[in-house]
Amino acid sequence: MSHYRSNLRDIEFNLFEVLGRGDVLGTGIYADLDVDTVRALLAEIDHLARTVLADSFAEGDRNPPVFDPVSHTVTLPEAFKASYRALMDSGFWQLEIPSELGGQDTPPSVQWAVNELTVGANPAAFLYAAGPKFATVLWHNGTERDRRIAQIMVERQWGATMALTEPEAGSDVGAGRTRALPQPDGTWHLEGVKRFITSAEHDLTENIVHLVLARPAGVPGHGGPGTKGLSLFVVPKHHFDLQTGALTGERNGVVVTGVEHKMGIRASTTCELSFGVDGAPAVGYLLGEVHDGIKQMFQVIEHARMMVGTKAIATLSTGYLNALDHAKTRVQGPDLTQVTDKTAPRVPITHHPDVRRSLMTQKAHAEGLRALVLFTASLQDRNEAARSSGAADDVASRLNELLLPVVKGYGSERSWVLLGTEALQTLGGSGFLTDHPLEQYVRDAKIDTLYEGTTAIQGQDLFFRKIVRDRGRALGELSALATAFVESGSGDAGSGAAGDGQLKVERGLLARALEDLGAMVAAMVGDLYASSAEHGGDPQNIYKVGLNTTRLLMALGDVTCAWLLLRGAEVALRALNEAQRPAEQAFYEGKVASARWFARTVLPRLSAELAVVESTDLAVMDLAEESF
Ligand code: ST9
Ligand code: FAD
Repeated sequence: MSHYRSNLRDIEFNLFEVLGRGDVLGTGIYADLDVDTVRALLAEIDHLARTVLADSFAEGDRNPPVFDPVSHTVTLPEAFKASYRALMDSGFWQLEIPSELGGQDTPPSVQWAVNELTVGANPAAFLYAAGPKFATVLWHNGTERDRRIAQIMVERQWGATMALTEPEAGSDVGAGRTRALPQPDGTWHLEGVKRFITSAEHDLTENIVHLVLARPAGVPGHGGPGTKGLSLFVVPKHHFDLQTGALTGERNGVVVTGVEHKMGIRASTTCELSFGVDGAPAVGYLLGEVHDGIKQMFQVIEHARMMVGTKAIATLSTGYLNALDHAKTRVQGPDLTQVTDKTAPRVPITHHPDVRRSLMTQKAHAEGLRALVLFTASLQDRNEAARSSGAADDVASRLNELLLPVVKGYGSERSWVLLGTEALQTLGGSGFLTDHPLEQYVRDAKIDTLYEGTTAIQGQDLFFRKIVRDRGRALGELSALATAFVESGSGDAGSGAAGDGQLKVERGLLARALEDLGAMVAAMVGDLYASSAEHGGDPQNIYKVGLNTTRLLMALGDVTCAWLLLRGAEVALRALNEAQRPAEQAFYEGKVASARWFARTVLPRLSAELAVVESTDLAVMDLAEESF
C-alpha cells in the first residue's frame, strides 16, 4: 500500500472552482493546454506519485546514499533510482521550463499543483530532478555560452545545485569566503568549501552543474564585502564540450568531500563541496559575464522557497489523510455520551470529540496551506501573463513577493508542528513505529523550517523587505482583498448576499483578525520608528521589532489562510445548492466545515498575539547571558 495519500479533488477545487484557472488555460501561450488536458495530466502525475514514485520513499530513508571518500562518489539504492527514472521519464519537468528550451509553457499554478503531488510522494527524488528548472536560470540570465549550457542541461537531463552555504556563512550568506580568480581565457578558478549542498553528488545523472556564489578576487569594483560582493559561477562536475555536451573525460576540480548523516530526507545527499583540491582547478564560468550574483541567485531562492512551502503542505496533507484512514478503523473506548456504561459498545476513534478536534485541525490547515500555495501561484500566473506580453503586473508581483515568506515560513512551521502533534498522535503508539509513514514525515518535514532561510529569516524578510521597504503597498492590497470579501457577505441569510449570509460569524472573525493584524504591523512600525536615531529614537527599540517578526509571519499566515478558506467555503456553499452526487456533497460540506473551524479556532488567538506585540519590552534583551 502506498504511503502517499494525495488530495487531487482539493487541488482541482482550488485551481478550477476557486481560482478560475480555466480562464488562463487554452489561450495565449497556453493555447495548446486546455482544462481537460490539465485534468488528464494531473490524473497521470497523481497515479505516478502514488505508485512508482512513492515506492522507494521508505527504502531511500532506511538505506540512504553511500559515500566513498576515496573516489568522492555516492551510490543511491536501486529502488530509489527506479523512482527517479520514472519521474524524469514522465516528462513532468517539461512543465517547468519554457517551450524555447524544450519545455511546455504551463501556468505556474498548474506547475505547483503538479509539484505538490511529486514532492509529496518522494521529496528527495523531486530535489534531484530540479536540473532542467535550474537550466532556466542560465537561459534567462546567460550569454550565448550559458544558454547553450542550459540547452545541454535539459537535453542530457543533468543534475544541478545551488551552492551558497559555507561553514561560517549560513543565514549570513554575505560572510561567504569562497573565492573566484579570473583566468586569461575568461574562465575562473574557484577556491573554498561549501557546506550542506543538496544533490552535489549522486549516480543519477552523467553530470552535475553547480551554481556557486563566490567572491571575485582582484577585480576592481567587485568582490567587496557582504552579499553584494558575490558573483554567480557555473561550475560543472565534469568538463564537457560546449557545443555537443559530450563529456571530455576530464574531471573538474570540484569534489564532494563529505556527505551528512541526517534526521530526515535521508535519500537526499547533503554534501560538503570543495573547490580546487588535489591540485586540479575548479573551473567556472561567470553567469551572464556580469557580477550580479545575489540577485541572480535569488531567482533560484524564490523558486526554492515556494518549493519548500509546497513540500511542507504536501507532507501535512498526506499525513492527515493517513491519520484519517487510521482513525476510521481504529476502535477504542465508548462514545463519550456513554462513558459511564462499562458495557457500551466500543466505537471508532473518529467518534471522540478530541480526535475530531485533531482531525479537523489537520484538515483545515492542510487545505488552508494548499489554498495559500495555489493562490500565490495564481499571482505568478499573472506575472507570467504580463511578462509574455512585454508588460508588468505590479500588484501581482508585490503580492507574490509578500506571500513567499509566508508560504515558506508559515507553511513549514505549521506543517511540521501539526504532523507531530496531531497527525502522528492520531495513530497513538503506532504512529511512533516505522511501520507507518508518519514518523518519517515528521523527520522529513523538519528540514522545511531550516533550509532556504530559517523561519527567523522569513519573518525578517516579511517585515523589513516585504512590508517596510514596500511601504505597506502589498500588505494593503492583500488587506483590501480580504476586506472586500468580508464586506461582500454583509447581508443576512435569505438576503441574496454572497454565500447567502451563512458565513456571517466567520466574516466577523476575519474582520476582527484583520484589525488585529493591522494593529500589530502599526505597533512594529512604531517600534522601528522609535529606533531611528535620526528621529531622536533609541536604536535599541529595533530589538522590539526583532522579538515580533516571527509572530507577525505566523499571524499573516493565519489571516491569509482564513480568508482563502472562507472564499473557498463560499464557492462550496454555492456548489452545494446544485444537485450533487453524495461524494461531491460530502466534499463541499467538508470545505465549509474546515473554513468555519479555522476561522473559529485560529483567528480569535490573534487578539492575544496583538496584546503580546503591544506589550513587548526590552527585558529579555537586557538579561545577562548568564541568566539564561
Ligand atoms: C538551500 C537549499 O537551503 C535547500 C534545498 C535545495 C533545493 C534544490 C532544488 C530546488 C529547486 C529549485 C529550482 C531552481 C530553479 C529556479 C528557477 C527560477 C526561474 N527576494 O537584505 P539584503 C537580494 S540554499 C529577492 O541587504 P543581506 C537582493 O538582490 C541556501 N531578492 O541582504 C538584495 O539586494 P537589494 C539558502 C532578495 O543582509 C540582496 O539580496 N540560504 C531577497 O546582504 C541583498 O539584500 C538562504 O536562503 C528576497 N526576499 O543578506 C539564506 N532578499 O536589496 C537565508 C534579499 O538591492 N538568508 N535579496 O534588492 C537570507 O535570506 C538573508 O536575509 C540574506 C541577508 C542572506 C539575504
Ligand atoms: P545559522 O545561520 O547558524 O542559524 C542558527 C540559528 O540562528 C537559526 O535558528 C537561525 O534562525 C538563527 N539566526 C541566524 N541569524 C539570525 C539573524 N540574523 N536573526 C535572527 N535569527 C538568526 N545550503 C545551500 O547553499 N545549498 C543547499 O543545497 C542546501 N541544502 C541544505 C540541505 C540540508 C539538509 C540542510 C540542513 C541545509 C542545507 N543548506 C543548503 C543550508 C541551509 O540553507 C542553512 O542551514 C540555513 O540557511 C541556516 O544556516 P545555518 O545552518 O548556518 O544556521
